[in-house]
Amino acid sequence: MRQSLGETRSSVGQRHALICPDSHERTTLPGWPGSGIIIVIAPQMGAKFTEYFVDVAAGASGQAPASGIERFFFVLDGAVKLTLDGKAHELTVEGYAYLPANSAHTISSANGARIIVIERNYVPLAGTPAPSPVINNARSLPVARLKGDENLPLQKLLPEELGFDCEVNIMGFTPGASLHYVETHFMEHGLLMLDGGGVYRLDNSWYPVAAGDVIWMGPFCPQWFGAIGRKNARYLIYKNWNRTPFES
Ligand code: UGY
Ligand code: MN
Repeated sequence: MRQSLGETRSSVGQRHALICPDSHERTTLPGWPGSGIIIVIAPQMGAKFTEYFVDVAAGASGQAPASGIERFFFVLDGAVKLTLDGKAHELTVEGYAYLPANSAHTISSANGARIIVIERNYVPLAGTPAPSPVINNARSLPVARLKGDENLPLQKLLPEELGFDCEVNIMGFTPGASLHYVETHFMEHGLLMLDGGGVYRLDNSWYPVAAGDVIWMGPFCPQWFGAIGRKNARYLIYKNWNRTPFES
């Protein structure tokens, strides 16, 4: 391993954080016996959700989160088996699932896999039924365009129903494309760069970012991205959604 001179692109601030692979700290969690965990976004930062990588060990299995917590996961490498309501589902790369709060399930892998998991306390909406589980693969989803821009492909991984208190999207950028303006909104984001890279503006700082980087954007963090390089940039992005600022 290269000797560290105390440098990293990772940066943790009051209202945003960039966590790069070179500063990952591996840990374990009781719900994931035998697997390696890297928690990259957590309430200790100021976030209202948790995002973490799981290196699911071959033959290992993970349990559902505590009561009241919803879970989304996305397969980055390898394959996992999701067992839900007595049925087994095989999820390969870019396969994903949304498990509503209180749905007992297990996630296992015969040969090992890397997944990213997002969890938070589900916020119900009075008079609206809680969402059903979603199991799919992003590679089979339709591609829309953000604000009609040909250079900004967008895939929505969760249904647009009021029962969902969050959305998870994959946003794409052709080389040189960028968000149309600097966004400021009360909703938070958890972002994982999947491909390519570029420059991310967070508050009043501009960061070079590349595949594997994770960003937490807190409420009202000014945010903008411009893609640089010869191939498309893509990121997986979580946002709290469908609830007022009082409920979120
Ligand atoms: O949906 C969003 O708020 C998204 N456009 N934000 C972002 O990419 N930083
Ligand atoms: Mn945004």
